[in-house]
Amino acid sequence: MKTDLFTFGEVLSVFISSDTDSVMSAKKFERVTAGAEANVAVTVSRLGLKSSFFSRFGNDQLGSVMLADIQAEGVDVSLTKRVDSFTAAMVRNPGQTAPVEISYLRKGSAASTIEPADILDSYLSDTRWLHTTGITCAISQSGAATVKHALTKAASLGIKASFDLNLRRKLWSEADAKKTLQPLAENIEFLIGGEDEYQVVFGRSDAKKVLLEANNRGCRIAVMTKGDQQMRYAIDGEYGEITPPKVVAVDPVGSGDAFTGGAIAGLLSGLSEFDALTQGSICGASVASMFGDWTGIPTGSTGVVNEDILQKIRSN
Ligand code: KDG
Repeated sequence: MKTDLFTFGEVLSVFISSDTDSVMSAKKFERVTAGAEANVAVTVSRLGLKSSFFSRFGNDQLGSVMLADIQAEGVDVSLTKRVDSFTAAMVRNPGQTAPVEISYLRKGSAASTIEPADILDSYLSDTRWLHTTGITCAISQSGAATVKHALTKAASLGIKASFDLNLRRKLWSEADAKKTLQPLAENIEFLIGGEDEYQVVFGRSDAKKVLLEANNRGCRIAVMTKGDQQMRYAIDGEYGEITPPKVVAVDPVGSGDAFTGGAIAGLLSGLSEFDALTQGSICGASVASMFGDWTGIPTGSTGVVNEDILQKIRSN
């Protein structure tokens, strides 16, 4: 049976300081599993659709525990590989009294060895949707080649795809990001980026102009997110804005992925583009209102958020 979503990328064990809001002074850390693509896979799964996630994990404890975490969310991880390297991690503060500051332990990681041959044609022909991000392009040249290969193959098979620009300045320079990401941000069903990411990749951030330009480049649904502020979109040359529900923001990390997953699930379930993006913004707001990348991801069925959860978030 076809999966609804196939995605691949790096997962990270995120160690969050729990006794102080600074990694420098903390003695205690909580560990959670995260990673942009895995976050999207979990969102789609929580909303009742079938998602499949590929990565290369190290033969280590973090690899084992993260695979178990993702699998416990109902995501199919049967395609993943274990390789002779380490599984990546990130260290951060919770960001409650100070801005979130992150450090990566990922250069040369297991996932950075992902290569085009990992993505068999059958992974794409067996899914309804492919999701990829700029993070996989940033972790290694073979990662970037794999994203290009998967997007090209999906297009040739008529499989819809989404691409999140997801610029990570700690991983590469803006110039390198632009060179790699700009050619990939073409002929994609659903393109997602923040204001600063469009600025780097397209050289401008005027929402209406840049989103319509993305439509002209063959990105049918182009979205510009801006945290909890208005989300701008252009669909087939029509520009619009959506105001996300207001929530008390506890931890915005991961909310962009919940937006993307919620929107993809909505599109796959047959919601209109506007309703799917609105659903995405509700998922994003819910994640921002709770601590951790996955805690606030709503549940649903057949790709649609449960009505009681919708009402709760809207009445906040
Ligand atoms: O979007 C949330 C992600 O940024 C986080 O889970 C970690 O994927 C991550 C990354 O590479 O920064």
